[in-house]
Amino acid sequence: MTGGVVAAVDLGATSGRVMLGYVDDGTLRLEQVARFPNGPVERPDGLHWDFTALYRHIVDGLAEAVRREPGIASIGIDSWAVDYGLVHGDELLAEPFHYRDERTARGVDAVHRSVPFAELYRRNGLQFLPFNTLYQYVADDRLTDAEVSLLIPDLVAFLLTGARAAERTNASTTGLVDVRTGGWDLDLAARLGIPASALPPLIDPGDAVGSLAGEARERIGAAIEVVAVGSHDTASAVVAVPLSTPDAAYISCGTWGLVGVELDEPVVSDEARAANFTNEGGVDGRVRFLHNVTGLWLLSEAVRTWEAEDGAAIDLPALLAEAAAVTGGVPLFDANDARLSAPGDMPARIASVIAESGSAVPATRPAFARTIVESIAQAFADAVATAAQLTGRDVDVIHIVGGGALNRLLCQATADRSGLPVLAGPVEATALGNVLVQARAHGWFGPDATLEDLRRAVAASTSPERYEPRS
Ligand code: LRH
Repeated sequence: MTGGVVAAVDLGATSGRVMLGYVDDGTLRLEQVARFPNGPVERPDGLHWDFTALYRHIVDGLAEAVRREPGIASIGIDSWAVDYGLVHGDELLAEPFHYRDERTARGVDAVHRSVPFAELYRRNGLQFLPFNTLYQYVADDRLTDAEVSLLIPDLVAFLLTGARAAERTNASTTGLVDVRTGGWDLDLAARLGIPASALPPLIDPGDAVGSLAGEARERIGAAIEVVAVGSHDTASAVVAVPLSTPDAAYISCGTWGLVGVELDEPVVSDEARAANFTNEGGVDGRVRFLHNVTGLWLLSEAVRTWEAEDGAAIDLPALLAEAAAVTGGVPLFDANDARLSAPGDMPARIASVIAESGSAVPATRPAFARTIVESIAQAFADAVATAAQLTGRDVDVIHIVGGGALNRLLCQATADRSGLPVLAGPVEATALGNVLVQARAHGWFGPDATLEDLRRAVAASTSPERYEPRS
């Protein structure tokens, strides 16, 4: 085995990072080069991402990465799913919308009028999320002005290299990829009035995208190659779950909690549809059979409101320690309640959901935080049980990866509420998965390395923390 260094651009809904990933004889190490904030920005026509700022941070971060490590072998890019930029010539036509923008509701009605959800599910295997790209396209007046539409990581790769492509794991979240063949469902696109020309050629994780060109090359300082990774952040995270048993479940926990199992074949049964389980495309043609649970968004939005009230930052670890010390029961609410998905005054909205159910609203911030964490953990436990039932698996352990693995209260509550041990970590699963797929493309794990080989490298390089269920 050999090794080297690659750069990973990892964009999350609340922050983005540029990391260096060192691979040496089957082990891995990450070094953070840049971290920058991200989040929804309110514009006159709705909720967007500040893509100009994001792209500037990415280029600056890559320039710094090259300064530190001139021998970088490649760059991989992953981000949250579903959102896109419309491109004409070299130009991005408009700032990309944020998936929490309410315009998607229009698209949902229009799509379901043409193609009922049951048929959609049979074709694309996706759970209903009001922001799946196909709903956004149908609500987008500018789609037909564009030559092509590129999902966020593909858009970044385009600006860096000039190449137009759609990486397959992320493309699967558009709703326009056939769950059986993995190709664009052009018949579905035509029925929805989505031009085939908007959908660029599909490529796979590990494929070369192109080399840094033009201004990006000048600013970053080298003609490094961009390699496609599991460009959907959840696909990269799942690559780096050190699955410890064949029946293990995973939770990729950040803003969202993506709860499920890895399969070789999709499950598009009526039961899976009714349970709103998705079959997203994984690396190496695996299927990410999972359910989106509204994860730490609930807590981070509540903290944001409290910070605005106080005019001061909140010490989250201290708040969680106080929340852990709360004795007596706290009320639970449905973490997936659709009324909790937009930004803004989360404590008030959660309070009204709790009050509606007839329970007393927690009176202190620690008790409120405890209610949020316990409600997320209950939704996690329920989703694991449903995944087990729908796939006939006897799930025996839950791996929690991503930022949520640092939340001890959440990990323990998930173990307690599921009755299963939880293995927490790695926290940086997404960046690790991004690095691993690049490293494999360079042959650093040998000629025919499988996902299992890559996961062995994660297991050899990280030490998950174990939480036993308490009765
Ligand atoms: C997590 C994630 C998730 C999608 C959502 C839009 O970051 O990519 O898998 O459903 O963002």
